Amino acid sequence: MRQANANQYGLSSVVLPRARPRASGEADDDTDGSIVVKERPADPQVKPPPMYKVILLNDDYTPQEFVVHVLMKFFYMDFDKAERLMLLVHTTGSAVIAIYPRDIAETKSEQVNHYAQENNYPLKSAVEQTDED
Ligand code: TYC
Repeated sequence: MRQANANQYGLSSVVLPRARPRASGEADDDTDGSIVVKERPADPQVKPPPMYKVILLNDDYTPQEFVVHVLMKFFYMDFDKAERLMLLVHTTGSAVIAIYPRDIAETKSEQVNHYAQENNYPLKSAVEQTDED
């Protein structure tokens, strides 16, 4: 008999179709060769993927205007938000500027760091996993 593991697909139940075509007049129930896997709770080990923080670091040399420009260019912030975040980093040393799945967080951080280097500024960002519950 065919086996199905609903949770391997992240589902709580699954119904497999009958293995052979239904003959005309044959009953439309699950005694006809279709397989019903009974409902059960989803596997609690199936968690959403972890998220990652992009952290911007302060330094003494990158101009404030350049940091605001970077936040608007790569994180689509409006001027007021970008300026507020820049000043938060400037006064506290660092701040979380965005949270994304891992690949996107790493790409954004690399874009910021490469762009700063191209412009000869020491501005740096880093990626850190968010705390899991
Ligand atoms: N501290 C910098 C200055 O006074 C400005 C700055 C802000 C630099 C935020 C980096 O992530 C940064 N020019």
